[in-house]
Amino acid sequence: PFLLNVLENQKFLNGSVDTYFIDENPQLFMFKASQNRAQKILNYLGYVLVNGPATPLATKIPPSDVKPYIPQVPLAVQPPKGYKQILDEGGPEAFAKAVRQHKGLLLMDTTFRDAHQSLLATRVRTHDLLAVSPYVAHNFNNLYSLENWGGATFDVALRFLHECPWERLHDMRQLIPNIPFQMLLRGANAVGYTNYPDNVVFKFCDMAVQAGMDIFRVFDSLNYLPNLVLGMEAAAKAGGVVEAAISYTGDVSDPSKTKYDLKYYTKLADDLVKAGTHVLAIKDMAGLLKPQAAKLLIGAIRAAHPHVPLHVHTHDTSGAGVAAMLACAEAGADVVDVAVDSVSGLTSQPSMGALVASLQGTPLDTKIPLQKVSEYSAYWEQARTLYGPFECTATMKSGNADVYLNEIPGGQYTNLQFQAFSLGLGSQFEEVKKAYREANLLLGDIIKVTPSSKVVGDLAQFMVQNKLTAADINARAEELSFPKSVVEYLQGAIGIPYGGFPEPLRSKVLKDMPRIEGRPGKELPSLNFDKLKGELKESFPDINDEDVMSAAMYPQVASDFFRFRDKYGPVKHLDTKTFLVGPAVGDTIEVKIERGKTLDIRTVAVSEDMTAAGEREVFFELNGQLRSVFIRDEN
Ligand code: 3PY
Ligand code: ZN
Repeated sequence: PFLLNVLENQKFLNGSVDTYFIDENPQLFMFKASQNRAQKILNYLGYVLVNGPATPLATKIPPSDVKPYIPQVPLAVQPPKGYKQILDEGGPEAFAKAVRQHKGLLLMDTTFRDAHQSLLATRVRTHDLLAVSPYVAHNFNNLYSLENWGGATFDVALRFLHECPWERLHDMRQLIPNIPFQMLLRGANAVGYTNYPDNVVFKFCDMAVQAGMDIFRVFDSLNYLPNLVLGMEAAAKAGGVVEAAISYTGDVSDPSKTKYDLKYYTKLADDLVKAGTHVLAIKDMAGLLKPQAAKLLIGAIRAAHPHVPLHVHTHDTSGAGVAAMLACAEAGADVVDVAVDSVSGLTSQPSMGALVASLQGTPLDTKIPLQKVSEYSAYWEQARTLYGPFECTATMKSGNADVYLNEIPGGQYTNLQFQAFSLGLGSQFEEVKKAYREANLLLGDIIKVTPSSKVVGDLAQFMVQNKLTAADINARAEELSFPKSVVEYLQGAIGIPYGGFPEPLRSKVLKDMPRIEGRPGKELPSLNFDKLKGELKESFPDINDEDVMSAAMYPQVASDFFRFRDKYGPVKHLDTKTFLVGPAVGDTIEVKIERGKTLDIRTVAVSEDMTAAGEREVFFELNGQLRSVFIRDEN
């Protein structure tokens, strides 16, 4: 009600107001500050021209000059109906039933989330996602879902891409009205790395559904049931499809691996079905599910729960991903995850085209035309070259079956390799992988996925840096200064691992430090959103409720983003090369800031001289008019 502009206020217009009306409603005269988006964009371009990239680049590969060819869709034609319509009309139960009854294999496309999280450091921008969204809507309406949010995308969008993850979701929903959207929810950790108060997780899910999210893949990094159930309840209460996920580790086809055996997984499946999941997911985050194990695992769960849709996620790190997903499909999985060919393989998901082609003409035929996959892939093949600065293939040249030994999740595998290579020490990555395996065993052989995978990774790096063996860790645990994540894990900050904490290691490390009993979020006081909003408004008067939720997830990252946005405006509209490395002097770029509103910006010059205040003047032509901005030189 306070957003009313005085000239739109009926009481004001028809004169039925007394003299106190305006005094009592000062909001009527608070006009939104003129956004002046063009000026802000010039500030951004000027900043990059003077100071270099506004986001750290990770490789020496520059973004290409390519303008990706965008496959066209028919004008003024609605995309065909899809599972989104079944979901909207019948709700999650009807959706699950339709999925279960579907004859062929269904696919989830991870191209918009996990594929680039695994291969390109999660850096794919809204700009390039939206460009191909109409094509996806028009040609892939029979997907089970499009995974396009959650996991690391939330953090990275705010922190490195300087764009709002909520806007990304709204914008994609506009363009893709027919395919269910799926997100990865880290259970009680939501889209962060730590447990949040319960009311934050509930409100987060509610707002995600309002913004267009449909399916919540809920996991917990230790498969800790109380954390899983909390996330499931939050997704269900919000009206979303609950897809509870069992994170898979070990090897159920190897009788010598006894901790995570078939019984462990089928029991957890029973618990999650009992807790009311609409769909059950197997989340093979490291790509450890061999074809033979897939047959056993999916076969057993399918037999125990004939009515529950089964959805399998994997990573292709070893190269066996397509074979494993075919085995899952044959054993009774309803849906498997793939990424479009040009962003598939390695630590990403197995190839959509390979799976589609493999099943053509069989009873499991996906009915997705290979030609369409190929056009979609061609777009990403070009778009991917814009992200050279984050390309995992700068160091990763092939898959590696050593993942069966070290069990490192896809995204983390890429990160660790990258870090090791950037240190320039030839054998570093081999050492880190070996240490990762040892660290996992020291911690009791745990499920490893965000954030528990970070605990293991931190311990591994600690061991390599300090030249400590597993025996050293055990012998010197009382005196060593362990990474914070390891100590907090042992305190119980992210939950309780299956089989309990490792002893005597835990007691030696913690000594008399406090321990958290049970579900960590239970101890956390509720977050007061109104109070947080009030505090934020003092510095950022224009923030909305979605911004407040961003701040609840990532306080520092979010306020840095708000400050950036106030200064530099909607940089999401810039093409990726310009966003990353700026224009060259003499270049003209087009920036579409809204429908029918395009800025033509020519970069004219950067002054050689600096002002007394340490600023340089940068000259542009904005839609033919000379403009300049003063930018502090930080070099
Ligand atoms: C994430 O939590 O971001 C993951 O992708 C885990 O597999
Ligand atoms: Zn994954």
